[in-house]
Amino acid sequence: MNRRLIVAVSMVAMLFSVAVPASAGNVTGKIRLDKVASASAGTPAGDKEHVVIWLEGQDDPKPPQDAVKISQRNLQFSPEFLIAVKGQRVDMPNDDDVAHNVFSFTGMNTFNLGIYAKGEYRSVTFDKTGIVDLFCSIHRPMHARIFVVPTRYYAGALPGQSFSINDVPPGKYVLKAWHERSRMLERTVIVPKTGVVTENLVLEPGAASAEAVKQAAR
Ligand SMILES: [Cu+2]
Repeated sequence: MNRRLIVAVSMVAMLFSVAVPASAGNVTGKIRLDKVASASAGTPAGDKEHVVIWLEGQDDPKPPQDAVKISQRNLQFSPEFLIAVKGQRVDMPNDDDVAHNVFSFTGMNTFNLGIYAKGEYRSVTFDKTGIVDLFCSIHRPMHARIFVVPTRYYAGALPGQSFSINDVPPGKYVLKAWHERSRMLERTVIVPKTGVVTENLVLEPGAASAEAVKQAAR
């Protein structure tokens, strides 16, 4: 290939990489709890109020290449609640002055990273959706939760807040919303080629987290 041809080919390749996706819409809305009791006092990890919203479509989009991070700092996990996409790498650096041993015996996403010191990190990639409760075998109060969603089209929010899932390819999806003490919410959503579709979500008392895990896993 001569030089001019190489330049032409790479320019065409650049055009294509910029042009994708051709169209995409946003899904947004407000989250409200209806008659759902407050989290009991002293619940560890402060992880009892998070709402996770995601869109299940025909195709499983590739997980993000960038890793998400949950570190160990001041004898706590930080953050204490994290959303990761199935197949996305979760880095777990030790940013503390002491060693930790992170593990989980939750559901199908079990692992044990062993003891590692300050400045070291280990990673986990979850290939099952649902809830992963994280603990440290050395420091029993340490607890964090990772919610593994099946798609990159997700959002996290607290009750009373708004959520927004952006740049979603147009089409028909099932919107699902999970909250620790609410019934799983499921609703069909049509994502437009451009613009915003508004879906306000009212969560009602219901499912225990075990049921939610079962529902979220597929
Ligand atoms: Cu520890």
